[in-house]
Amino acid sequence: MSSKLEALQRWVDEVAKLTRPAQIHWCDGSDAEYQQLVQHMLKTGDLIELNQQTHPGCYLHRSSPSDVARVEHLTFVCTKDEEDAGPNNHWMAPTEAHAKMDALFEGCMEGRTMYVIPYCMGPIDSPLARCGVEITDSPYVVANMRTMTRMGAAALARIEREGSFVKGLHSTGELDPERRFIMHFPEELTIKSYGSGYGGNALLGKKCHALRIASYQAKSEGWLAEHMLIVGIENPKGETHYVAAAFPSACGKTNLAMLIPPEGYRQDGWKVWTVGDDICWMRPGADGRLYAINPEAGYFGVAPGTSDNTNPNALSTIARDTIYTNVAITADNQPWWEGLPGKPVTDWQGRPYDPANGPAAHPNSRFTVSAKQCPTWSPHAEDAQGVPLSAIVFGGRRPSLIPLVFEAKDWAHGVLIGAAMGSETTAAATGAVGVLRRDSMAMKPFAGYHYGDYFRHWLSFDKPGAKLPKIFHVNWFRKGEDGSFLWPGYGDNLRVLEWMIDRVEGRAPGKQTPIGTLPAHGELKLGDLSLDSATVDTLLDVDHAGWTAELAAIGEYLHSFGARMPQQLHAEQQRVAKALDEAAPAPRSAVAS
Ligand code: GTP
Ligand code: SPV
Ligand code: MN
Repeated sequence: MSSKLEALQRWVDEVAKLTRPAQIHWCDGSDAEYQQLVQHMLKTGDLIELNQQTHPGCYLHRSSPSDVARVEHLTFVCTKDEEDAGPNNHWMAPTEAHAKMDALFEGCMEGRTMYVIPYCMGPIDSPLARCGVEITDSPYVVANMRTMTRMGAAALARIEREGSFVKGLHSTGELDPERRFIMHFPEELTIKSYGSGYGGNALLGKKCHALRIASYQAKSEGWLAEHMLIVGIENPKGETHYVAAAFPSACGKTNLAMLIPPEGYRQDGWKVWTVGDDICWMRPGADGRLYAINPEAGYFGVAPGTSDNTNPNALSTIARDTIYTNVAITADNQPWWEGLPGKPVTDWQGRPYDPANGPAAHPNSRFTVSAKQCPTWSPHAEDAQGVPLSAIVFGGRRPSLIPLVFEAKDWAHGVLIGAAMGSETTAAATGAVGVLRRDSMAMKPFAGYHYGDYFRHWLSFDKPGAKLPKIFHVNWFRKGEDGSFLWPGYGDNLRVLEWMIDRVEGRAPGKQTPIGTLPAHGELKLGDLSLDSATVDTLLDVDHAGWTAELAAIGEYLHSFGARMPQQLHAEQQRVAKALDEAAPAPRSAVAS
């Protein structure tokens, strides 16, 4: 096959000349093609068949043990001017990066098949959607891209019609961490990734295109590409509010997107609709509201912790036609991970399970599955114009200080709250786990340009005629003195979403504090939850001294971005710091006298 789009055909020819594959396969996205790929991978051992009685169409992939997560220290944004990448990214000069990568790609596909994957991020007929072509030598990548994107003939037709596409070149190489780089050239709409076969490093439509390259494009085109889930909350009156939420990797997006309401809410008629679980592209509509699409077509979700208690929706979604990566297996060949009943016999590396080796499933083990298999898949998930947002939520893993929920005073304050986001690191990227770091808008690893310019772009949406969503911050991960979570989380998070919707509709007056609006006493419907009042007080407390220190740290953080940080955000930080100052409890001496 070939393409009638000259720019595409020329690029494919150039890549083939460089990488020297034995053959070239243009992916059409058909079922027959998928079945052939699966049969091929079963022969090579890239896939292992799971129990087809309990899990029809399900397979296991074991990645190289040194290739199990994103590698932020090996991920670069290569803009001509270093300053454009910002202190939030690793940078390399484009000429140097191209030379380095092309040397790695030279001859790397010898004797192998080169796959050409045309794909569309977003509903194929959506004006918000964007296309790309990934070239890879990994059939596992092809199989995953087929589920995660709209891959094949329809995407190719759109690319040929529009004439433009993001170029992504990938090879698993030798899977040597010393020869592994994920390079982005936003000015050239190009990605080059070598040496990893895993998730965000290799499925180039996902983090590389839909966040790093797309965020860069979005800045000049007036939209936003964000690391957010999109969920619809339908109340008993049948009204649906759409909410987008940014939580860092492995901090609860998939779970919130697939939330099952608590029993009482279900009886009252509440429903939750899943639109997206990881990435959100949004832009203002003619009516001034922000409209959002999910650019992805599938979920690449965290397996551990997924259970009938936490996320029964996900569990039924992945009961068939799913690729599992780095999970353990049971005696009867079913996929297994920590949090599921039953017990593992073989760990994620294929060894007999021995607790001395650590968890049976890798903490960043994943499932890849079509979004349509989710029982709560929204009937509006493929609306070409997207869904209108009522609220934007930021949140992270904060064991202390940050209340369960609070609301920004206005858009600019909301942007500050997003910029100030912090979270403990997780297994989704290599490196230490549980270290608190700033992760503005959950985009620290994904913003394709300078954070100062990025915050300025966010602020620019507040203009005459705009009907922007309200902005909130949540923290499901507050811990008590014994180290256990204070808030039950999961389905009960709907109680917090209900309060947000009440705020949006003007039904909850809330309690004004220097850091924003919190639920007033009794506004959070805690129903039959067995939370004692001391716990609720802790969850909704604004610790004055702690917040004063936090605001100072936020101020320092903003300054670390130098002159490109918009003055408006500094002013916003100063406004909140001053409000805290003015609300300070009376000094001791005054009380004593
Ligand atoms: P990425 O796919 O890496 O972007 O992650 P994600 O943000 O989609 O996270 P996910 O929903 O997969 O959750 C990650 C981990 O957090 C899982 O182990 C969940 O069980 C856990 N988790 C999710 N929601 C909650 C919650 O409300 N409370 C608590 N305590 N844990 C949660
Ligand atoms: C994340 O790390 O945020 C993920 C998984 O969603 S990956 O696709 O590897 O980026
Ligand atoms: Mn993610």
